[in-house]
Amino acid sequence: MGKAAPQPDLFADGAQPPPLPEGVAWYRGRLSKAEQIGLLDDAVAILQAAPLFRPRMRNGTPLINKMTNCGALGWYSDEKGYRYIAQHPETGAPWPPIPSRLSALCDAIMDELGIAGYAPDACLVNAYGAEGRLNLHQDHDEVDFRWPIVSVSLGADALFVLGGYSRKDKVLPIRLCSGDVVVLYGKGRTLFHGVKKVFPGTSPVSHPALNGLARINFTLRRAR
Ligand code: MD3
Ligand code: FE
Repeated sequence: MGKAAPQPDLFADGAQPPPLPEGVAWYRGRLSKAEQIGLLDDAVAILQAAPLFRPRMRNGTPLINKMTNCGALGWYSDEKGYRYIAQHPETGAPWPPIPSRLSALCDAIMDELGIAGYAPDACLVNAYGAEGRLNLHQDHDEVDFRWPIVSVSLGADALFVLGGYSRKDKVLPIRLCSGDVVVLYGKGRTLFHGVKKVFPGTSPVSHPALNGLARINFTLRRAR
């Protein structure tokens, strides 16, 4: 399902990436500004069809970021716990489809990594306000961790942290920028990670999707 893939040698701007754990491929500046704007157009359509909501923890506390989903399944959490569901929790409508531009990007990268047969059925859309962040966690609500996760960052820069297999492991800070793509596959798939903060005002693109939001992140997954 996945062969070892090299970290790309160079970022798009020619800088050297830091050494990353096995199973993490970070493509700095993978998307042109025009491509970023295309995906932000797609985000507007998704938010129109599936309005942002705030998932809650089991004890009822809302998470800090708003989110929505596209694809057959969407991630959701409330007093009943974390799970994937096929309808928007508030409107009851099916999630809108994964935009073709996003599927095409995913297909191209899987091709480059030599991973065959990846058909994501879920895509989380994380919407960060100026104070947005995401506590250190593992993504473990999907059935088969052999399938990768593909992340696309849009809007303001974020301080992303990549840890180890234990919550206590030290973390590697990584600044994720608009147009960056990160693939987590193989051993990388179960690493702890989080977003410590976003840097409002640093987006290289302005777009209606970012009105009232600092950053949008898409993560493509295979939930089932
Ligand atoms: C490393 N999102 O939605 S994307 C998430 O920027 C999530 O919104 C963050 O973590 C965001 O679950 C980070 C990069 C990412 C996504 C999944 C990973 C890194 C990962 C899974 C394993 C290891
Ligand atoms: Fe995550």
